[in-house]
Amino acid sequence: MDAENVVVESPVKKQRDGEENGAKALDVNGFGLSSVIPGWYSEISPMWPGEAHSLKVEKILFQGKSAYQNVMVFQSSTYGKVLILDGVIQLTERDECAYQEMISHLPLCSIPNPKKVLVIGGGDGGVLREVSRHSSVEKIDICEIDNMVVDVSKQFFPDVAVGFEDPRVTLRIGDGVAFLKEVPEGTYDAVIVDSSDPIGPAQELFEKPFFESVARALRPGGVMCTQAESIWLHMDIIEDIVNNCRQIFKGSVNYAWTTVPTYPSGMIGFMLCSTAGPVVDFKYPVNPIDEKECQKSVRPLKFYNSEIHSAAFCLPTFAKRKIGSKAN
Ligand code: SPD
Repeated sequence: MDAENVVVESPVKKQRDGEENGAKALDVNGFGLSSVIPGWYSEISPMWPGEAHSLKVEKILFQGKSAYQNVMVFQSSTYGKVLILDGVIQLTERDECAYQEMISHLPLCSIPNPKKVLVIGGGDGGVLREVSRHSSVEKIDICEIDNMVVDVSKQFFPDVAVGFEDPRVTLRIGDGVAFLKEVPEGTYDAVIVDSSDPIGPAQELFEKPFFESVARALRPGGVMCTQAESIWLHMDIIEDIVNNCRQIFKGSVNYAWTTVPTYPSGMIGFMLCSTAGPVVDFKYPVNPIDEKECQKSVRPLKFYNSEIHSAAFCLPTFAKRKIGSKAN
């Protein structure tokens, strides 16, 4: 399939606030393929109005429509293969390491001996790949809503989906919100929420009842790490998350961030929270990854190390004013 010759029938069209701000004119097919710059993908969303990051498309490798969203994979000129859900970049082969390593190791290196880990979302398998690096972990459950994301990742991103091959992993296809309600209290040492943005299927994963279920599923002093958007674009969303988490998690509540060149504004944040119990100081990893050992592995770490762990909690002044006063 060439990038210039893409015809999509019956596109999924969701009602999104602010769509009229130019989004319709550019995103003609719901996948983000630009009608203005033929052969390019442009990421347009009311969540980042007035801007669009674009990648040159070499070849469309997959386009499909699941029960939940549009799914596309293309070969880009400069970032390797790219996974898109509902027109929004989820990962590129070139920079996925920054997100997957940070969302996994920030929480798991902050507590001694994590044994049971739950991943909500994360259907590409990248977080599983990272969690598997921790030898203390005995059980890794994952609940992903969309089977197509798992299948497409296994087919096009084997170096990411390799996470599914670990024998400690149990995959459930279903709604993470419903799954968590059934989890017995205090089951997990860590819950990692690897979601897409809070429009579409992931919306509930940013709401208070979901965080209450996460806190219930964690043991005392257990930790949650959830993707928490951009300080440049989404301060209102971040403030809401911080306010909710402050009320629900009675231990630590901290915001960290990392660079990801292909995410909107070039960065993404993480909300890290712990439940009441043994104190967790997220800024100073008590369970560091053995970096020398890791560099000997088939897939060495590319991004995470203990220095970048602590640095991730340093916020620019404007963000510190808004978040820093509420988080600790
Ligand atoms: N703006 C897009 C944020 C996507 C976060 N989730 C990515 C999934 C990678 N495992």
